[in-house]
Amino acid sequence: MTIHIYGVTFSTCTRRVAAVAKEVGVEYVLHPIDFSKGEHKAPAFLEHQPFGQVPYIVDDANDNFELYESRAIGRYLVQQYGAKSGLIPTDAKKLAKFEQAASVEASNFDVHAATIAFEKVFAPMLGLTANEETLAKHVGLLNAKLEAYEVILSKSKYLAGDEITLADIFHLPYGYVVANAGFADTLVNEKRPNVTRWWNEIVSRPAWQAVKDGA
Ligand SMILES: N[C@@H](CCC(=O)N[C@@H](CS)C(=O)NCC(=O)O)C(=O)O
Repeated sequence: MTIHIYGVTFSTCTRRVAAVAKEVGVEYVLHPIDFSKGEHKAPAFLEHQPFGQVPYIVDDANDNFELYESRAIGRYLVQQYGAKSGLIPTDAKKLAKFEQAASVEASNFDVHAATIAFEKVFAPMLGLTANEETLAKHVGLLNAKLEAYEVILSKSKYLAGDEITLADIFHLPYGYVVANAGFADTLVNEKRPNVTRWWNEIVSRPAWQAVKDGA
Protein backbone atom coordinates (compact mmCIF):
# COMPACT_ATOMS: atom_id res chain seq x y z
CA MET A 1 0.00 0.00 0.00
CA THR A 2 1.49 3.31 -1.12
CA ILE A 3 -0.09 6.73 -1.05
CA HIS A 4 1.15 9.88 -2.73
CA ILE A 5 1.76 12.91 -0.53
CA TYR A 6 2.13 16.28 -2.22
CA GLY A 7 3.97 18.33 0.34
CA VAL A 8 7.17 19.73 1.71
CA THR A 9 9.52 17.53 3.68
CA PHE A 10 10.03 19.98 6.57
CA SER A 11 6.43 21.23 6.71
CA THR A 12 4.70 20.44 9.96
CA CYS A 13 1.45 19.41 8.29
CA THR A 14 3.27 17.16 5.83
CA ARG A 15 5.10 15.53 8.74
CA ARG A 16 1.77 15.02 10.54
CA VAL A 17 0.50 12.97 7.60
CA ALA A 18 3.80 11.12 7.24
CA ALA A 19 3.77 10.22 10.94
CA VAL A 20 0.27 8.76 10.72
CA ALA A 21 1.23 6.82 7.60
CA LYS A 22 4.16 5.33 9.53
CA GLU A 23 1.92 4.59 12.51
CA VAL A 24 -0.43 2.50 10.38
CA GLY A 25 2.22 0.97 8.13
CA VAL A 26 1.21 2.75 4.92
CA GLU A 27 4.09 3.57 2.63
CA TYR A 28 4.20 6.89 0.87
CA VAL A 29 5.92 8.71 -1.93
CA LEU A 30 6.55 12.37 -1.19
CA HIS A 31 6.12 14.59 -4.22
CA PRO A 32 7.95 17.79 -3.24
CA ILE A 33 6.19 21.09 -3.80
CA ASP A 34 8.65 23.94 -4.26
CA PHE A 35 7.52 26.88 -2.12
CA SER A 36 10.37 29.03 -3.43
CA LYS A 37 8.85 28.76 -6.91
CA GLY A 38 5.33 29.33 -5.59
CA GLU A 39 4.22 25.92 -6.84
CA HIS A 40 1.63 25.72 -4.05
CA LYS A 41 -0.14 28.82 -5.44
CA ALA A 42 -0.07 27.69 -9.08
CA PRO A 43 -3.41 26.82 -10.75
CA ALA A 44 -2.38 23.16 -11.17
CA PHE A 45 -1.85 22.84 -7.40
CA LEU A 46 -4.95 24.85 -6.49
CA GLU A 47 -7.06 22.35 -8.40
CA HIS A 48 -6.14 19.84 -5.71
CA GLN A 49 -5.83 22.14 -2.68
CA PRO A 50 -7.84 25.33 -3.17
CA PHE A 51 -6.15 27.11 -0.24
CA GLY A 52 -2.69 26.73 -1.77
CA GLN A 53 -1.32 24.83 1.20
CA VAL A 54 0.42 21.50 1.66
CA PRO A 55 -0.21 18.66 2.00
CA TYR A 56 -2.77 16.79 -0.01
CA ILE A 57 -2.78 13.10 -0.81
CA VAL A 58 -3.80 10.87 -3.67
CA ASP A 59 -4.64 7.26 -2.93
CA ASP A 60 -4.44 5.43 -6.23
CA ALA A 61 -5.39 2.17 -4.56
CA ASN A 62 -8.77 3.72 -3.80
CA ASP A 63 -9.95 5.24 -7.09
CA ASN A 64 -7.38 8.06 -6.94
CA PHE A 65 -9.10 9.40 -3.85
CA GLU A 66 -7.84 12.89 -3.05
CA LEU A 67 -7.86 14.66 0.30
CA TYR A 68 -6.34 17.73 1.93
CA GLU A 69 -6.19 18.92 5.56
CA SER A 70 -3.58 16.96 7.48
CA ARG A 71 -5.85 15.88 10.33
CA ALA A 72 -8.57 14.71 7.93
CA ILE A 73 -5.91 12.76 6.03
CA GLY A 74 -4.74 11.22 9.30
CA ARG A 75 -8.27 10.10 10.08
CA TYR A 76 -8.66 8.66 6.58
CA LEU A 77 -5.42 6.67 6.79
CA VAL A 78 -6.41 5.17 10.13
CA GLN A 79 -9.94 4.31 9.06
CA GLN A 80 -9.00 2.98 5.64
CA TYR A 81 -5.77 1.16 6.47
CA GLY A 82 -5.15 1.16 10.20
CA ALA A 83 -8.37 0.48 12.03
CA LYS A 84 -6.63 -2.17 14.11
CA SER A 85 -4.18 0.43 15.41
CA GLY A 86 -6.92 1.71 17.73
CA LEU A 87 -5.79 5.27 16.97
CA ILE A 88 -9.44 6.11 16.36
CA PRO A 89 -11.67 4.27 18.84
CA THR A 90 -14.91 2.70 17.67
CA ASP A 91 -16.85 2.55 20.93
CA ALA A 92 -19.18 5.59 21.02
CA LYS A 93 -17.98 6.93 24.36
CA LYS A 94 -14.31 6.42 23.54
CA LEU A 95 -14.84 7.97 20.11
CA ALA A 96 -16.44 11.01 21.74
CA LYS A 97 -13.46 11.36 24.08
CA PHE A 98 -11.17 11.10 21.06
CA GLU A 99 -13.08 13.88 19.30
CA GLN A 100 -12.90 15.95 22.48
CA ALA A 101 -9.12 15.51 22.61
CA ALA A 102 -8.73 16.22 18.89
CA SER A 103 -10.70 19.41 19.35
CA VAL A 104 -8.50 20.37 22.31
CA GLU A 105 -5.44 20.02 20.11
CA ALA A 106 -6.90 22.23 17.39
CA SER A 107 -8.38 24.84 19.75
CA ASN A 108 -5.93 25.02 22.63
CA PHE A 109 -2.57 23.79 21.39
CA ASP A 110 -2.18 24.36 17.66
CA VAL A 111 -3.10 28.03 17.70
CA HIS A 112 -0.31 28.87 20.13
CA ALA A 113 2.29 26.31 19.08
CA ALA A 114 1.89 27.22 15.40
CA THR A 115 2.31 30.92 16.20
CA ILE A 116 5.45 30.23 18.22
CA ALA A 117 6.79 28.08 15.39
CA PHE A 118 6.04 30.79 12.86
CA GLU A 119 7.60 33.62 14.83
CA LYS A 120 10.66 31.73 15.99
CA VAL A 121 11.42 29.40 13.07
CA PHE A 122 9.47 30.06 9.88
CA ALA A 123 9.54 33.89 9.90
CA PRO A 124 13.36 33.97 10.02
CA MET A 125 13.46 31.33 7.26
CA LEU A 126 11.33 33.68 5.14
CA GLY A 127 13.61 36.60 5.90
CA LEU A 128 11.04 38.17 8.24
CA THR A 129 11.75 39.50 11.71
CA ALA A 130 10.08 37.67 14.57
CA ASN A 131 7.53 39.70 16.50
CA GLU A 132 8.88 39.24 20.04
CA GLU A 133 5.68 40.54 21.62
CA THR A 134 3.52 38.02 19.76
CA LEU A 135 6.02 35.30 20.57
CA ALA A 136 6.03 36.04 24.31
CA LYS A 137 2.25 36.27 24.39
CA HIS A 138 1.77 32.86 22.78
CA VAL A 139 4.44 31.19 24.92
CA GLY A 140 2.50 32.46 27.93
CA LEU A 141 -0.80 31.25 26.51
CA LEU A 142 0.64 27.85 25.62
CA ASN A 143 2.00 27.46 29.14
CA ALA A 144 -1.43 28.30 30.54
CA LYS A 145 -3.12 25.73 28.30
CA LEU A 146 -0.56 23.12 29.31
CA GLU A 147 -1.61 23.61 32.93
CA ALA A 148 -5.00 22.23 31.88
CA TYR A 149 -3.24 19.43 29.99
CA GLU A 150 -1.47 18.60 33.27
CA VAL A 151 -4.85 18.15 34.95
CA ILE A 152 -6.14 15.92 32.13
CA LEU A 153 -2.95 13.86 32.03
CA SER A 154 -2.91 13.41 35.80
CA LYS A 155 -6.13 11.43 35.38
CA SER A 156 -5.41 9.47 32.23
CA LYS A 157 -2.34 8.26 30.41
CA TYR A 158 -3.22 10.02 27.16
CA LEU A 159 -5.51 12.88 26.24
CA ALA A 160 -8.51 10.73 25.36
CA GLY A 161 -8.06 8.03 28.00
CA ASP A 162 -5.57 5.33 28.81
CA GLU A 163 -4.92 4.41 25.19
CA ILE A 164 -3.07 6.51 22.69
CA THR A 165 -5.15 8.02 19.89
CA LEU A 166 -4.60 10.15 16.84
CA ALA A 167 -5.34 13.19 19.02
CA ASP A 168 -2.03 12.67 20.82
CA ILE A 169 -0.17 12.10 17.55
CA PHE A 170 -1.60 15.34 16.09
CA HIS A 171 0.45 17.33 18.64
CA LEU A 172 3.79 16.06 17.44
CA PRO A 173 4.77 18.34 14.53
CA TYR A 174 4.23 21.69 16.21
CA GLY A 175 5.21 20.40 19.66
CA TYR A 176 8.49 19.21 18.20
CA VAL A 177 9.20 22.54 16.51
CA VAL A 178 8.37 24.45 19.71
CA ALA A 179 10.57 22.14 21.80
CA ASN A 180 13.49 22.61 19.42
CA ALA A 181 13.05 26.35 19.07
CA GLY A 182 14.14 27.10 22.62
CA PHE A 183 10.87 26.33 24.39
CA ALA A 184 11.41 22.71 25.47
CA ASP A 185 10.38 23.70 28.97
CA THR A 186 6.80 24.14 27.83
CA LEU A 187 6.56 20.37 27.29
CA VAL A 188 9.28 19.00 29.55
CA ASN A 189 9.07 20.71 32.89
CA GLU A 190 9.23 19.31 36.43
CA LYS A 191 6.28 21.52 37.32
CA ARG A 192 4.16 19.52 34.87
CA PRO A 193 5.24 15.92 35.42
CA ASN A 194 2.31 14.37 33.57
CA VAL A 195 2.72 16.57 30.50
CA THR A 196 6.43 15.68 30.59
CA ARG A 197 5.70 11.95 30.80
CA TRP A 198 3.15 12.16 27.99
CA TRP A 199 5.35 14.27 25.73
CA ASN A 200 8.45 12.14 26.23
CA GLU A 201 6.46 9.05 25.38
CA ILE A 202 4.76 10.29 22.24
CA VAL A 203 7.84 12.00 20.86
CA SER A 204 9.77 8.72 21.21
CA ARG A 205 7.39 6.71 19.05
CA PRO A 206 9.24 5.10 16.14
CA ALA A 207 6.77 6.56 13.64
CA TRP A 208 7.58 10.09 14.76
CA GLN A 209 11.29 9.41 15.05
CA ALA A 210 11.24 8.31 11.40
CA VAL A 211 9.82 11.61 10.13
CA LYS A 212 10.61 14.18 12.80
CA ASP A 213 13.28 15.94 10.76
CA GLY A 214 11.75 15.40 7.34
CA ALA A 215 8.87 13.47 5.81
N1 LIG B 1 -4.97 23.07 8.18
C1 LIG B 1 -4.05 22.73 7.11
C2 LIG B 1 -2.89 23.70 7.18
C3 LIG B 1 -1.94 23.53 6.04
C4 LIG B 1 -0.78 24.50 6.15
O1 LIG B 1 -0.85 25.52 6.85
N2 LIG B 1 0.30 24.17 5.44
C5 LIG B 1 1.44 25.04 5.44
C6 LIG B 1 2.71 24.25 5.61
S1 LIG B 1 2.72 23.42 7.19
C7 LIG B 1 1.50 25.77 4.09
O2 LIG B 1 1.23 25.18 3.07
N3 LIG B 1 1.87 27.03 4.13
C8 LIG B 1 1.99 27.84 2.96
C9 LIG B 1 0.87 28.82 2.81
O3 LIG B 1 -0.05 28.84 3.65
O4 LIG B 1 0.92 29.60 1.86
C10 LIG B 1 -3.57 21.27 7.29
O5 LIG B 1 -3.57 20.80 8.42
O6 LIG B 1 -3.26 20.61 6.30
